[in-house]
Amino acid sequence: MNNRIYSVLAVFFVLFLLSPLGAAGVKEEAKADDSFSVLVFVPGVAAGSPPYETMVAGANEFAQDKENVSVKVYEAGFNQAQWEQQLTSLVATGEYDVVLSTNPSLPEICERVGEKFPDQKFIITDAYAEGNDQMRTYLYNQYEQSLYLGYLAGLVTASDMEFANENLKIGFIASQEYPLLNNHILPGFLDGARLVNKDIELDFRVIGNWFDANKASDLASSMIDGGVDIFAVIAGGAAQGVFKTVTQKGAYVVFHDKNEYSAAPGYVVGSGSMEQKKLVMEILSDVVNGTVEYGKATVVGLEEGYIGFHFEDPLYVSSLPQDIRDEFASFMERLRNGSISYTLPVL
Ligand code: RBF
Repeated sequence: MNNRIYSVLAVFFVLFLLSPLGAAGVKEEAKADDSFSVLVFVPGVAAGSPPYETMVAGANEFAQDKENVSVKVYEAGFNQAQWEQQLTSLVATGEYDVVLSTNPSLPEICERVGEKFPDQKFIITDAYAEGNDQMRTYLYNQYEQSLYLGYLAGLVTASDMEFANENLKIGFIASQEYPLLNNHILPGFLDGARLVNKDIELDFRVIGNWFDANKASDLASSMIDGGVDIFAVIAGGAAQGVFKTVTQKGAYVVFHDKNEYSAAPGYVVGSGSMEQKKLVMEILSDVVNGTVEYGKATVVGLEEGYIGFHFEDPLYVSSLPQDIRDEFASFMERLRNGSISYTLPVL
């Protein structure tokens, strides 16, 4: 009789373990451990795009010596119309504690995906969105970086350097138009140049994608023919076409976000910096420590140390005459200490 009771109890016990209730208990335990799974969603292709290469590098370096942190890098490719569907499928697996991504179009996409998956958290750099408690964003102050790169471009176009012509005309080649470009990056570049000479004009052209180096090269060529002697380029891998053309025809480049002097030595006369790798590593450390402030949006710039300029490179020193470097260093110092001030335009 006793034996029968024990075997009935044993059967119930096994059934309980197999039941959804038992399984849920096991799952809860797994969630309570200290492992973290991060999806790094690259909205494009990493190679050739400074913000993407550095996001991937930062995430991989952070995870490298931590057994409890796993990073999956997903490159979504150039078809922007598919990004939301791609992200939805990845989030639907329920595998990721946090989605990390970068670029100003991501908040809207993540907001829509997040509505379907209310437990999913998103952290987005190079973007601004406040008040969504599934989302944390950090915006680089690109108006500020463009302001000082524009000032340097202004000094060069107004100079008597070898490839600087009589015209006060600077150029900007972009892959596509988007609010951060139209409202911060472009106006910052022209405002900076006009602090050197208010008559400076801007020739702005759009490639139409983030990979066509030949089109970028053709645009640069026709702009040089039209009097442009210095360029800014926001074009991912397509920027290679601009480096090629300025080297062949003789013109200069100031580059955003990354040290690119060696892409066209003597022609790339200025390189800004964007500390995306550093920020990504800090973000992931916050994720692991549970200190991410979801719902919050922060702007990071020169003062906070997340944008800057590569002064130290010997190619910078050899590419520009001393008087231009001195004037530029003094401008940067005044921008840093607040004696040059500006109002950040609305996005
Ligand atoms: N920047 C890149 O370097 N490569 C890209 O493929 C790229 N794709 C973008 C797609 C969209 C829809 C938007 C809004 C921006 C993209 N950017 C890209 C720009 C990037 O976010 C950033 O503004 C610039 O790289 C300047 O820092």
